Amino acid sequence: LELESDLRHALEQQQFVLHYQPQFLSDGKTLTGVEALLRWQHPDRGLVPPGDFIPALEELGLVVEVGDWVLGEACRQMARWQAQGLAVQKVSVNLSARQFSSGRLGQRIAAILQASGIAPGCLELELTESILMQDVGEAMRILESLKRLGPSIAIDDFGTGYSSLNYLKQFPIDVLKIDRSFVDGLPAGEQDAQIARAIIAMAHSLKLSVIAEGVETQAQLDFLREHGCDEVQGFYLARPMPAERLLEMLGSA
Ligand code: G
Ligand code: G
Ligand code: MN
Ligand code: NA
Repeated sequence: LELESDLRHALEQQQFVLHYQPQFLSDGKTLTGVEALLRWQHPDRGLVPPGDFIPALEELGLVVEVGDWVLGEACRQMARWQAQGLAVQKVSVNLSARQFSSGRLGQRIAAILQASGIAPGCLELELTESILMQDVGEAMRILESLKRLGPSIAIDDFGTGYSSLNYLKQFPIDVLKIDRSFVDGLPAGEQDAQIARAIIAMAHSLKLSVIAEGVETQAQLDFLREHGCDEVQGFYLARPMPAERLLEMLGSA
């Protein structure tokens, strides 16, 4: 398979790159952090989005190795930005199911954090509900070991899976990310509006912070701010971009 040999070479030839999408307080102005998003800079195909190759990485068993590279590169970039005086508080990294349940993930993350020199609290790990619900006992054990290292934990695509509220309460998590499918219909769509309000209220009653993703309009931003959503992320505010562009956009302090 051409894709397989291409992917095996991509790592050693350093064809993977991270783009970073800014996240803001719901004033839409104050930068809080960035989400690291993997792309493949392919010699012929150009910039390939993760949906086109992450499933293949999973199947080939390469997703753990690439995932470790993503974690390392995101932490190194965070250290660079901080050295450049950029006011980025945290970098958020998506974990795949295989990566989450790979042995010694905590030890590898501890080593990555230490090598980068960033404060562990500057790293956030994004997990989906389905990753956590596969084996709840195992997930609890892994989450607790990760939390002890210092990173915060966010539940990505929240509302699309089926996490039990009972587990949500027990898991040591910090942030719910409202899935963009619910942000789509805001503010006019009555169902989406009710779901978004319910997620915000539930997050706050569980003492969790809540961020909405996929914000594409001013009206969506207004709704989310008025209803107490803590943070926002989406094309209306900023698209994912290379690290250097973020530096240009924000300027150095
Ligand atoms: O950037 P884009 O919208 O194309 O991302 C599509 C999907 O790929 C999203 O669900 C996102 O969470 C996932 N993704 C992006 N980068 C990474 C990564 O580094 N690791 C994993 N496991 N998933 C990622
Ligand atoms: O599953 P996850 O939340 O990690 O997916 C993140 C992906 O969502 C990113 O790759 C990014 O390209 C995409 N994304 C970010 N903001 C928006 C947006 O406002 N609209 C849409 N349609 N996609 C977005
Ligand atoms: Mn994500
Ligand atoms: Na998401």
